[in-house]
Amino acid sequence: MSRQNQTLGEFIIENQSSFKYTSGELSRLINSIRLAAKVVNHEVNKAGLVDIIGAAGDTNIQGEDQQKLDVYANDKFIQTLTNRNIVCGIASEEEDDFITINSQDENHQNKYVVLIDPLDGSSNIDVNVSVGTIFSIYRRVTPVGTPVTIKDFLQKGSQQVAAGYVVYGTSTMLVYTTGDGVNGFTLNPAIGTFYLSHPDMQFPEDGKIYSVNEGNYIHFPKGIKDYIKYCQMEEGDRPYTSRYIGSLVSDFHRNMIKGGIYMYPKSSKNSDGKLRLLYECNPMAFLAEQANGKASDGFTRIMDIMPTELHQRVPFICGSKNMVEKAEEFMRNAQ
Ligand code: AHM
Ligand code: MG
Repeated sequence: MSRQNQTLGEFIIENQSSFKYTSGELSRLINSIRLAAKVVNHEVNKAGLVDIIGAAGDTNIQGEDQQKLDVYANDKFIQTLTNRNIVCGIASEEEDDFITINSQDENHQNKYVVLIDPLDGSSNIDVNVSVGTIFSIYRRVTPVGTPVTIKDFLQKGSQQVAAGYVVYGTSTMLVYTTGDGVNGFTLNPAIGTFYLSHPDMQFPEDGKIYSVNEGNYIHFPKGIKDYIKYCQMEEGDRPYTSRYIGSLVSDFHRNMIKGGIYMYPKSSKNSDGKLRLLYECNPMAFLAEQANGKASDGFTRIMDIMPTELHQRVPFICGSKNMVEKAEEFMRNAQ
């Protein structure tokens, strides 16, 4: 079969054997994420109808309570993963603590934990700008047969077995990696099927786009300020183009296709930046590296950082390899 006609379901089955642990559990897990993504996509796409069919806190026509979309997305992903009995624990950006899942036989036999940002960039929903779901999957480190502990979630990004995102944009895409490159699937909404549309995605080594919230410039560290000035300088292929949607998944997705760098540095206001290591930075870093890009906090590889708490934040610089290395050089020189 031509790869272009391949559905996500077929792709998962075909690639299951290339994964080093071939129990099929990870495939079932990715299938569940695919299902939850379709449900959330349906809801996100009618967000503009909120004045017609009811806003959060209202009761809809069927007498059901309407939820805010980020709460809705959180519930859907957790429900889907829990009901199908394929993970032993879930941590979500929307929850204070991790959730322990008892397997049907109460024996905690499942091996994987999922960390998820169910609807990233949700402040963009009201203005019809793309949002996304980000997920990250690890094998548990505590023994199977016991309840999960915080140790299962506080693992370095380099231990991830899979990661990906769904972008609810002009079209809805699911992009993921299991450590063997990055593949992107586009949803055909008429029939509810994801098709392989972007096989083997790669960041160009160089790019001409920089994405950063320049409104915070005054608060940035010197290295970042210097790098931004470098991007704006007239020399060689510069000045670069500035593009910032304010929705990490969309900014990352565009930069991966066109070549670019995304930065959310620390600032004098937020000493660790804004983005969460476990729910946002590690999964994006895994995708970036699998697509020949790079992700750093300015000095250290993101996936080498040992997390100390679930909702930890880190400065994040990610994208085309040469651009990230240049930004790191400016950070070092400003020390
Ligand atoms: P969220 O998890 O509260 O949605 O915040 C994450 C989002 C990212 O998608 C985006 O890149 C960033 O926050 C934008 O922040 P800012 O508005 O400070 O530039
Ligand atoms: Mg987020």
